Amino acid sequence: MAEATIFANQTQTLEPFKGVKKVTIEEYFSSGHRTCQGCESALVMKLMVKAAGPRTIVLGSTGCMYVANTTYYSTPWVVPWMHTQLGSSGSAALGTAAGLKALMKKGKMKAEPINVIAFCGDGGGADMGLGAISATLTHKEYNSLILLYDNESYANTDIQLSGLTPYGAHTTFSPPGTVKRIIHTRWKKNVAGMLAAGHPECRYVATVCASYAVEMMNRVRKALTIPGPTFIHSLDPCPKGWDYDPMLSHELGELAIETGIFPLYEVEDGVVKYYGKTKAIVDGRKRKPVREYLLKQGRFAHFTEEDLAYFQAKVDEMWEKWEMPGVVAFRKQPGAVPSVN
Ligand SMILES: Cc1ncc(C[n+]2csc(CCOP(=O)(O)OP(=O)(O)O)c2C)c(N)n1
Ligand code: SF4
Repeated sequence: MAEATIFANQTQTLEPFKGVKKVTIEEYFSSGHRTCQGCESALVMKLMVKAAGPRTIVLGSTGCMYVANTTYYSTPWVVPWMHTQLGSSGSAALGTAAGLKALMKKGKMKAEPINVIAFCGDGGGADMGLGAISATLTHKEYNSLILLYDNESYANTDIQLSGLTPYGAHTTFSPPGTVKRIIHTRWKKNVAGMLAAGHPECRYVATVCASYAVEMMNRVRKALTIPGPTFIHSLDPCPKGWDYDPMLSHELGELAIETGIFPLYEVEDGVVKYYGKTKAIVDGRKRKPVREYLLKQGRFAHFTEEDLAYFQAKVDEMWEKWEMPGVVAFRKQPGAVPSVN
């Protein structure tokens, strides 16, 4: 019994892919879905489960990656898959991990490490499902990964504002007007930083972008190898919601990183490590101007020079004034010394 309990706590051993030629050829998210041409979130699903391998259960919150990926009697998922409600990715991950553990402990199924991945969109993950994700990240005895695929809108219900929609974007809830040009005036929520900072039992939080496919898959593999709950935030260009030619999806992902708007980092056991092009920026490479990213997208077509300057200033502030760029927004009070008593 004790042996089975220990085994049920184990994770799979998933070595990083050393280059694109070493990536496995098998697909566990195949043809048959109905996502838009150039949908990066569909690519994230494909890479996520390719990285995880066949002994994986995927749980999907309502959203594009549920609705467009499932038609009655057909599905592109090759691994076991289940739909969960829009705000329930955290609860589904925890419940499934706990259920598997209980069944293995009772000897009702073979004791072996099985990956549990719950995905959610930014609406389901960073708005309504945030409480359940937070709760799951406090339960260190259950192994699961929550992957938030962020297309910066409630894309499935025709592009509304979410807590992760960028400042000023044109959505169905924030159409630019003639009197008031910028309707959406809130800055994007820092969800990965917030979850990493606030959950000491969660040993791994990372940000990824599928424009860097091998790096992205290796973060998924690492997350699944680390025991306990883990969290990944993926930025996914969406041709429909962002209003651009689908052939630009990859380029926009790269530009989000190169402009410094979406830094790539991982927090493992409390240590922050930047990687990829973000590391180069942290080490001194110049960031590209945000206008190169914004002006390729119709959702920012109403931006004036003043709006572009505001956006640039906010990104500069993150890089120049934050305790850790992209991660921790706190600043030290000048002259303040922390008490040691
Ligand atoms: C509680 C609840 N409210 C509203 C809906 C309607 N609804 C279905 S999908 C969706 C959008 C989800 O957005 P997001 O989580 O960002 O995923 P995306 O569609 O962008 O992939 C909404 C609002 C719902 N299914 N459940
Ligand atoms: S609306 Fe966006 S996220 Fe949804 S399927 Fe189309 S491209 Fe993908």
